[in-house]
Amino acid sequence: MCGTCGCGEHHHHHEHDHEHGHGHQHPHHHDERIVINLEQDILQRNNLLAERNRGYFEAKHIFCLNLMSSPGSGKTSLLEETVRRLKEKHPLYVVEGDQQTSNDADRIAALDIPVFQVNTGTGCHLEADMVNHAVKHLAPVDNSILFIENVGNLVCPAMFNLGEAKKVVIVSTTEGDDKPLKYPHIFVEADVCIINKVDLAPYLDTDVEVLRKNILNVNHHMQIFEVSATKGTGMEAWCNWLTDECTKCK
Ligand SMILES: Nc1nc2c(ncn2[C@@H]2O[C@H](COP(=O)(O)OP(=O)(O)OP(=O)(O)O)[C@@H](O)[C@H]2O)c(=O)[nH]1
Ligand SMILES: [Mg+2]
Repeated sequence: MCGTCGCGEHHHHHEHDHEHGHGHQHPHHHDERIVINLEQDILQRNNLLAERNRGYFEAKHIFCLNLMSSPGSGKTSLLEETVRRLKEKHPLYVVEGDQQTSNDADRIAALDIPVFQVNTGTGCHLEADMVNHAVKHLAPVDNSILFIENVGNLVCPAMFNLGEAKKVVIVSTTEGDDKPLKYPHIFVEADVCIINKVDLAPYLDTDVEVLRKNILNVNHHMQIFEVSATKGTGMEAWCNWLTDECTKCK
């Protein structure tokens, strides 16, 4: 898991062993096995908690979505515009994940819906127990929609189930058209992909058709929406999809 980005404790442990010169005969083989076992334990424990969250959401007909993307792709902007359009139709709740600050939670709170901020510190993704804690505070009503904005990161959030009904990956036109090929895991895991900032496409070298093709090459089941969260383009189709899916989970 996060040995890849340095936030896992075992990563620190790994370096520690080397600094002190332990196990230099077979360091890599041995350490890798420890890391893999630890990864499996952590992911397994997370999956268990994620299933408990999922059971709670299903029992209460709460439609839960996990929004993942690189920093700055527009997760909060998409949420703001979605909340504006849907808050009269559905009870909405938001869990905001960030390493630091409550900036995003403040943006959502300004729209007068319940929001809970989780600060992960050095952690680069949300885990199921953090969502469990947040949900206890939010106490969402039956038949509501719960959006979880994950920490901005295109790698680690893909590995941690939160109990969500749908995983949504957002990729913006400013990131270029090759991200699905370079970071395939998150695109494989996701059910829906939002291509955001389409308003900027005319000014960029990014080819939205190539981006689409790359997304579908990695995950041919992907449901794709092209939107501009700030200009409103494509927001109606996305909100209609949310309403339809929400009805299905009742
Ligand atoms: N032109 C344009 N700008 C956008 C669009 N969506 C978001 N932005 C801008 O992109 C910047 C980042 O948007 P955020 O919504 O904060 O992105 P985020 O994914 O929530 O960022 P983190 O939470 O830090 O990962 C802001 O300046 C937004 O105004 C869009 O559709 N078009
Ligand atoms: Mg944000």
